[in-house]
Amino acid sequence: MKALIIVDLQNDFVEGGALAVQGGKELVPLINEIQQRFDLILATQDWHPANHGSHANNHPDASPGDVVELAGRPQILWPAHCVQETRGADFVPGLNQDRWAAVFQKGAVRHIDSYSGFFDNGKERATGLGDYLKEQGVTDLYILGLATDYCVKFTALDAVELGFRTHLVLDACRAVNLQPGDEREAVEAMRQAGVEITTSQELFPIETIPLEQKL
Ligand code: VGL
Ligand code: ZN
Repeated sequence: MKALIIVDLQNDFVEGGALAVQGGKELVPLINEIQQRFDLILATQDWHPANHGSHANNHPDASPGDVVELAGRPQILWPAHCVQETRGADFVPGLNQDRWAAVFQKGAVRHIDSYSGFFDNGKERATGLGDYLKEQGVTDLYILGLATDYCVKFTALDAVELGFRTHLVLDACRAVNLQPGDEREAVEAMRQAGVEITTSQELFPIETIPLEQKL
């Protein structure tokens, strides 16, 4: 049994958002095509309270990109993003949500960030995604979305650790690239951990490749 996980396809992570990832918006039609190849589709949603400790504005004299200590762990500070019940936290318009079985939210606890869709960064709490997938009999996970070097990466690494055959759909992901090369390093880390790096092409039988992919 295979399942698709769409990671953090939210307004704040695409063009015009608070933590915009270049090329994020253009993924929407591709991801909608890919969804048609799956019977079980889940999404993750970054879901921070306004006072979240990963937001630079909640630390006096700090700026985005600084690293601070948050409850004993190093934490990169980000511009305030994906604040609960705001437009920035909503899924990108046009993304088909009709067949999603569930949405798993993360990052709601002020003192700890949560890049992975499975656990917070300290593995203090599980989101429920892992148990859900096991209950559904899922063996193969296909992961895509935003951002390759943060939430996609840590979701994929945890998926491998939980024993899922894990596939990264690389052309349906985009990276933050705080440093040039972060995307390449993230993909290499996933590969080394046992993630199979694949592309959307391999998910489509040849005759159903969407026209825009052929051109
Ligand atoms: C993410 C930074 C902060 C992500 C979420 O979705 O990759 N990155 N929060
Ligand atoms: Zn976040």
